[in-house]
Amino acid sequence: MATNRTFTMLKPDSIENGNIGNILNMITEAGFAIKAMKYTQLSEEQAKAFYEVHAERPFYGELVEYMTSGPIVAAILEKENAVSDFRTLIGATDPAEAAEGTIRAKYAESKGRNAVHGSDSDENAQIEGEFHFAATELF
Ligand code: DAT
Ligand code: MG
Repeated sequence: MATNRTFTMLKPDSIENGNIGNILNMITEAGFAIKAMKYTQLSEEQAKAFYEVHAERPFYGELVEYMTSGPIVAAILEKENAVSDFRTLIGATDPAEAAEGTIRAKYAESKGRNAVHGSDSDENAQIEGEFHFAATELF
């Protein structure tokens, strides 16, 4: 995967709150092209593996439980400076600190139920994209 791609998940709160369309609209309006997308639910094993880097953090158990609590939308997005521009579009982890107009400022409920995931580096974007999608699912 090239450096102009990032990986996102619309988290269970976004689906529960009926925000799939609104959030995808913000993403495409910001100039991101959807290269791959699926509506799915993470198993406990998948969520633990995906968030392995946070295994020692006190919120890890809560995070895994939450991310497996309902369906998500996973997608690979493409745009120049995708990783950095997408982090700007989603805003800070804690919606109370997220800049006005960002996805998390608009739609996140809390630091845990924070609407969307965005990769934090080109390397992780590639790893996370490959975690969820086969090469044949990328267009
Ligand atoms: P981000 O998703 O902004 O990259 P992160 O990688 O530090 O944030 O954490 C991953 C996810 O873990 C985050 O989206 C929500 C959850 N999380 C982080 N810090 C938390 C906390 N203090 N309490 C509860 N959940 C937290
Ligand atoms: Mg992160």
